[in-house]
Amino acid sequence: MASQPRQIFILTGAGISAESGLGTFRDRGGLWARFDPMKLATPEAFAEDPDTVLDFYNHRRRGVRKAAPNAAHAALARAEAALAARGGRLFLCTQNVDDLHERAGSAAVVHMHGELLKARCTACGTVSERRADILPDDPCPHCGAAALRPDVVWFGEMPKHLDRIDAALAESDLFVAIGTSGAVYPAAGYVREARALGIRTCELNLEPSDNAGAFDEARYGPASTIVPGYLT
Ligand code: BJW
Repeated sequence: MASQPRQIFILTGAGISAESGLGTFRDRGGLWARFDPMKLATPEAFAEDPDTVLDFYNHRRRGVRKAAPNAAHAALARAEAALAARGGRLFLCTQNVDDLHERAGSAAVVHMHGELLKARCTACGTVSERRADILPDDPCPHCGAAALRPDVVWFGEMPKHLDRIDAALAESDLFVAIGTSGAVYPAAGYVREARALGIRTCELNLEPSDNAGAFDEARYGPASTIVPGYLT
């Protein structure tokens, strides 16, 4: 990094977990290249065909449990601790629904698109830890209703923690987007919001994203190489 920022806002996407074996969405062979997101990742799809949607997420939940964090996740956890020791803060906002940042040692992770290893009851709203498959008749541990869904954010739903995210972005002096295509809003708009606030911006990605032209600087390559290189 050029100078020593004190408040870093990191936005991560599926690309940071790609080398851990978890598929991205929009790359060639990615999830949304093989499956129609409108049939799997919308509240309407779940209402229409809950079994198919639960199967899709159960399969991915098993994949997350088997995956391990890579060097990029580990570098972010180290950077968070090092910055805190200098009196600064690294705010880690992820679009990812996996738990690889937590398992790499990041202390505070904001999951704006929810978490695959949690379930939410559509009857009472209770969110519970859920490592096992969700089956259609499984009861909610709180109210007993057979109304569990993955606690992830589908298209047309409001992302989580937006107030905290906006506040952290406004306080930052560096914005870094890692492994995200810049295709999904509101996250895709953060680089322009940062620029408007006078915050320096950097993209770390395998290749230029849809938003590449909006960043002040960029480094391209696999996350496991470029993220540790950038942060040290
Ligand atoms: C590597 C690598 C390696 C690969 N190393 N890099 C304008 C404004 C606001 C909203 C909209 C708008 N226009 C349309 C909308 C609505 C919609 C939207 O954005 N649609 C677009 C398709 C246009 N947005 C929504 O519906 C959101 N809600 C919403 O807007 O609410 C209203 C609102 C209004 C105003 C303010 C605030 C809110 C909700 C979006 C929910 C997204 N859900 C998903 C599924 C989650 C559950 C699940 O996992 O199944 O979230 S879709 C999917 O995309 C997932 C991801 O988090 C998200 C982003 O994908 P990501 O992470 O960028 O992955 P990829 O695959 O796209 O990119 C990977 C990148 O990595 C690539 O660039 C590779 O090159 C790179 N890479 N290998 C480094 N080794």
